[in-house]
Amino acid sequence: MQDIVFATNNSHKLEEIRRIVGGKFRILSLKEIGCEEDIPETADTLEGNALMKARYVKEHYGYDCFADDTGLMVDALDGAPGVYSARYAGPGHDSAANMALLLKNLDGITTRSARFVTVIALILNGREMTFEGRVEGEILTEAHGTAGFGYDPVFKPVESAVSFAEMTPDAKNAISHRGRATARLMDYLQTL
Ligand code: ITT
Repeated sequence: MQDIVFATNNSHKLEEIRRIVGGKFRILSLKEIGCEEDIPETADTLEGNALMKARYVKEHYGYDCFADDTGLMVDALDGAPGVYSARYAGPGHDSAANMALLLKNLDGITTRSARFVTVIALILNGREMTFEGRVEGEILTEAHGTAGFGYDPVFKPVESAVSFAEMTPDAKNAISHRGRATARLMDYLQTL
């Protein structure tokens, strides 16, 4: 089995990807390769940030790896929080505060269409590639469900009657931004 590092500090993402990839590759975490520091994410695009994270791991630790950057784009907010989704309500990764601010900024707004976009950057055998996945949906007026992470309680995909946080992990992965980007990554890895 081939080892590949997933360059993320988000344990929920790691869990989701491991479930999707199954037994075909062994996905190593940053902790498992001894990388405990915060990896810079200062680009202004999802692709730029995903590449920045993957290049950091390759340069500092020597591993082939992939990294994802994800954003929630809300039409009524001109695409915000977008690439700044993790720190929408300020520094840190406080999902409750981020969701509260999002609901406040959409208060009274009826156009609630939005999409999650994930870009995965892969560095493998001296080559860099990116894979994108997206899911269209809407921002609910209040949080529903407790599964998943991040903005999941307030996002309802168009294909579903319930929010991501009301779905099983497999049901979310089947239609999610990360599930779709990972499927493309896996298609590529199978061709090697
Ligand atoms: P890494 O950079 O270490 O991978 P992160 O949590 O900072 O982890 P992102 O910058 O990609 O990851 O995430 C942007 C924000 O979007 C962050 O607040 C996440 O909680 C949220 N997010 C990412 N994927 C999500 C998903 O599948 N469902 C709901 N929210 C998600």
